[in-house]
Amino acid sequence: MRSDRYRRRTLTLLTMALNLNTSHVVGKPNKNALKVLIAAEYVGVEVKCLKNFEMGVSNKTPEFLKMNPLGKVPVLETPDGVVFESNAIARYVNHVSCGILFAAVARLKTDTTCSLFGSPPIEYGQIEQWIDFASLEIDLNLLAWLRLRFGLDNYVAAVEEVSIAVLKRALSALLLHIISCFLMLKGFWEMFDPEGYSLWFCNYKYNDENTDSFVTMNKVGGFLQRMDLARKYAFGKMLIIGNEPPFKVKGLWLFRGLDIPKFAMDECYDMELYEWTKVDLSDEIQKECVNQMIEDHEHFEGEALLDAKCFK
Ligand SMILES: N[C@@H](CCC(=O)N[C@@H](CS)C(=O)NCC(=O)O)C(=O)O
Repeated sequence: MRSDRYRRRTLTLLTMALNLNTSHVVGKPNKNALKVLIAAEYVGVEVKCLKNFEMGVSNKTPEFLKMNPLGKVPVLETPDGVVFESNAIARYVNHVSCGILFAAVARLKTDTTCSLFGSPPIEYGQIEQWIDFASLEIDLNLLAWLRLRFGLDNYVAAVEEVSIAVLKRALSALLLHIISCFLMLKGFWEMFDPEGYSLWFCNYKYNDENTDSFVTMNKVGGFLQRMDLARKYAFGKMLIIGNEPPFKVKGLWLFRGLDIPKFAMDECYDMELYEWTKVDLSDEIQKECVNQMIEDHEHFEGEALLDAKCFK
């Protein structure tokens, strides 16, 4: 079952273009982005460089820093999440394409587990990304600093200054990331401001039509892409529920303001395909349902999850 879920995810990723945030040097994507593009070309995954990316501007926005707290490029956006660190992105892209084959083989072998590539591709990519971050941003600079202090390298004040500055930048970015994970999971109700924000459940009206897992996942992926216009006003989590068709699609959305923003209703046609119910904050059962939707469990309301997608 697990390998099946894995296969479906990789299939979705293989058929969609993935967006790469990158700077350009003399009109060409920078060298780190080129590594990604070359790997992608080799393995047949479509990666597109985002137009209008402006170095020094686009990578300083709060939206960008949510994707990479360090504010560096390249950063790959996928329907399942984001990967930064160019080598990690290149390995992720390769993993997506190998995954299909591997999952098929694993399925033939056991039908229950996918031993080496057991987790979804995005988890693999993000683990790789943090390994590279630790090696390149933390370990390397810490070592450079310590070598000067231990007398292993000739002491040069300017080199020490740079190592410390880069290390501080990396540690601050890591701290930012840890704090935002912590706030998202643990402190949600303490942080939630019921006067400035509202929470909504959404329920897909035509679940009977969700007979194909791949089409259903694409439908939800498309919805999140079309909600891009509400990036500053919303946080959302969508669940695709069930082991077999028809799959149920449910979601939880946090909107700025006490109502669903009108422009989202007007401009994103998917909105009317869902039934929207405001979460009643005095109802503990509804609050528990919110908790279940925020946390990443394998099951929801007693049924297996086919996929979960976040919009932030
Ligand atoms: N190890 C990172 C390095 C990324 C990196 O240094 N990117 C440069 C552009 S090539 C950048 O974004 N610099 C902007 C900054 O340092 O603020 C990777 O391979 O992705």
